[in-house]
Amino acid sequence: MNKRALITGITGQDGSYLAEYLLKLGYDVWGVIRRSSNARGLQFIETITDGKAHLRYGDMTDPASLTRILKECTPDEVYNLAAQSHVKISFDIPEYTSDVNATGTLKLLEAVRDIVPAARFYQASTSELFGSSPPPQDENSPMHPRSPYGVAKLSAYWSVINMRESYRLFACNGILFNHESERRGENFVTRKVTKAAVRIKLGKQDCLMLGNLDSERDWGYADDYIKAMHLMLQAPIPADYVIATGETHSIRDLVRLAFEAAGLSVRSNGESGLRETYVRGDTGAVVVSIDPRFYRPAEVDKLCGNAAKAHRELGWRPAVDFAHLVKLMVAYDLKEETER
Ligand code: NAP
Ligand code: F7E
Repeated sequence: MNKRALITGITGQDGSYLAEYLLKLGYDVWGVIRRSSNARGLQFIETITDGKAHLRYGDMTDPASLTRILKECTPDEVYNLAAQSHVKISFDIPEYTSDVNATGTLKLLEAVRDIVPAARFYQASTSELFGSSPPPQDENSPMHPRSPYGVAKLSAYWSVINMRESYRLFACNGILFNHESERRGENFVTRKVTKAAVRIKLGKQDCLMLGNLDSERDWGYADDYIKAMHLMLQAPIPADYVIATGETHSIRDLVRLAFEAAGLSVRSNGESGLRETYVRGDTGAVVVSIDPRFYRPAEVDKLCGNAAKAHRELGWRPAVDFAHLVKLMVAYDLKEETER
């Protein structure tokens, strides 16, 4: 019989890649959707899975719905990807973020323990756990989150470890560093920049407003990272793994590369902070400026992951580097914006 996988967050970026991948591997794929699910995400998951995924209504804040779905699906593997995943927004809705990301994960783990204790459990943990911990970060680095999102995910991280140690659940934390794609939500910085670069090139937008350009991230490709999630659940023993490229870039690098890939050369005015702008090399028009509304009350300055344990124990390696990733995203946005 085919293996069964249940994915929470199936309508999100990672959920869509994971569902596609598991279907290709011959899994019977089940997913949790919501009444309020983004219509585009929902339609997208129906299309890419060719209607083959079993979609059920549920919510991380509604334990009865999770119980019902687990009883019907009886999964071999559970991938908990559902989350209020936007760090800046978590400062505006901290309690809700905690309800979904921390308590929601605990509710799902408890339901798994009661209904399918032999199922293998993947938790979408994050480099935001490290927060202000100095780079490079690995599984042994101190954790010091800098947002309500990071704090809630740290609680979920420990719930997973506690379930493993208390009840021998096969439960793993994938501590994934930032990963992006053509399917990335438009309010995350990579997609916001690639889309704007293309729209400015096409004359559909004048200027891009950004927040802190100083922060640095270790950006990988989502389609590479979901393979690591699957590998963790095939390992002989459950453990926690950092998944990262080991290459770090600033938001400034991202801006420069994305505009270049869109066919526009831009240069900074040399200022920093709120006065920094970028102008087009050809016309001198301002195409990037700073809006303090996009700054966060606390920032994670620099993330750079060391994924040696995943290389060694899972045989996982990323295929797409940062420059390639930006080109893929710009090419996709160019096609989408030209056809629109
Ligand atoms: P995403 O695109 O924002 O997707 C989030 C998913 O969670 C959506 O399917 C959303 O469904 C679902 N969701 C939100 N609240 C829910 C609730 N109350 N009940 C049920 N489902 C809910 O996120 P992503 O980038 O794919 O990330 C996947 C997971 O990995 C998240 O847990 C994120 O925190 C974590 N993570 C992401 C990264 C990254 O760089 N992408 C790095 C590390 C960890 P709707 O369509 O119904 O809203
Ligand atoms: O910000 C800066 C911002 O929102 C990256 C989530 O998937 O990865 C993601 O969290 C950086 C930050 O991602 C804007 O201040 C500047 O320093 O794209 P982001 P994130 O906060 O790193 C982690 C690993 C997750 O787990 C999360 O779920 O870019 N930045 N200007 C901006 N960021 C945004 N969004 N918008 C701006 O205008």
